[in-house]
Amino acid sequence: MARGTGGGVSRRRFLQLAGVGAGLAAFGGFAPRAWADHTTGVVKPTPPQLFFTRGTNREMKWEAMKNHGYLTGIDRFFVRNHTTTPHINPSTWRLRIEGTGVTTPVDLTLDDILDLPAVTLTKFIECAGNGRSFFATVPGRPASGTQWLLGAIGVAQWTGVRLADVLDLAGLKSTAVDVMPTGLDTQAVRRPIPIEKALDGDTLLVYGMNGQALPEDHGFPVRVLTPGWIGIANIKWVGKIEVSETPLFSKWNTTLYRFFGEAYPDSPVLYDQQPKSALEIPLPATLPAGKQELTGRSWSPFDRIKHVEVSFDGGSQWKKAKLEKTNSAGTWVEWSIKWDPSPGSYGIRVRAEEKAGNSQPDSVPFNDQGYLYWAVVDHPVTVV
Ligand SMILES: Nc1nc2c(c(=O)[nH]1)N[C@H]1C(S)=C(S)[C@@H](COP(=O)(O)O)O[C@H]1N2
Ligand SMILES: [Mo]
Repeated sequence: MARGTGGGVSRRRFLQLAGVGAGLAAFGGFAPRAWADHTTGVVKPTPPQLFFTRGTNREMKWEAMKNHGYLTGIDRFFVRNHTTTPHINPSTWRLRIEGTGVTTPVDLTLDDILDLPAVTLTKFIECAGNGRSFFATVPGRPASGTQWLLGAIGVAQWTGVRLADVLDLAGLKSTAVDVMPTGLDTQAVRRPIPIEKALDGDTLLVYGMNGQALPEDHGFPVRVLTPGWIGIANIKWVGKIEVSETPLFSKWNTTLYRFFGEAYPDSPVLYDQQPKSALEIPLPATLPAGKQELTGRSWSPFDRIKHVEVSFDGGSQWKKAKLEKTNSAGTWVEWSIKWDPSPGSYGIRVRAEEKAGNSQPDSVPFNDQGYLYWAVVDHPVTVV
């Protein structure tokens, strides 16, 4: 995407669209709002027709994507908060960049960041634990953590600046190996990003989401976007970035977000997502008998989706779904398939294959914390 244009929208125009006027002065009028949810600290409304409440988190209900358009609206984008959404005043907010990997530590204002060339990318953010609840059914062993179905994912249009451009303002050294953004939430959630990914042109610090200022629940004023990587790599509410010449550690890359368990003796650190699929109906669903069209979406972190197959009979016969045109790496493709069922009980299975041949498997090995469940899901449907 062209640099310096915010994807066809100038910085000034972006800020107008975002309803924040021309720059920081207008941001200064920002006043902390009352919590919309006093118990768990999610600011935006999360009504039950769009969300499941899971502790401090909100899972999108997949039926909310039906006929909704390509992007996930902010009103239905999932929220994964280790604690609560902090209120941040953008006029006093600073981004500190420091560590052995930079020559000149700096404290940047939001205007300093808005002055850098803008980049807009459409990408998904998905929690590493999305689909975790299915470990309880397929290997028959529940994994610890939030029992997500498949709704801990959303695709948005993100506007921001290259992380590489931000690091340059502090004099990035060629010897830097790790870049660790830290959130301003109470646990200071942080996780190092290896330098190659940090400097990738698609790795951004974003301040806009779907043409609006980044909402508080999604990281206002700025969050990291690491396309294709697990959700935790996309740190929200960034207040500090440590750049280091030696490897960095936090609990989010040591005791969490690795594969632990007998199938993984080396406990590898997790970075990449995997292809997955979801139907735009409740799970489980009750549907009427007769001719109908089922819709859904399949996604891949670094490839396009080659085809999506659907089985209505527990996996013996597979039919190809019809794919829509928009289909690029790090996003999803919308698809549809015709079905004409009689009353009864069904398990609908959807299997996506990436262009390069990687296909959703029938099962995945168990890991203790239940990350990256990307096996085919048996979606229970009762037809009446
Ligand atoms: N500071 C901070 N950043 C964070 C988190 C958090 O709790 N605190 N949660 C992470 C996780 S686990 C995920 S899946 C994504 C969720 O992003 P979202 O809430 O905008 O959907 O944010 C990541 N960034
Ligand atoms: Mo996550």
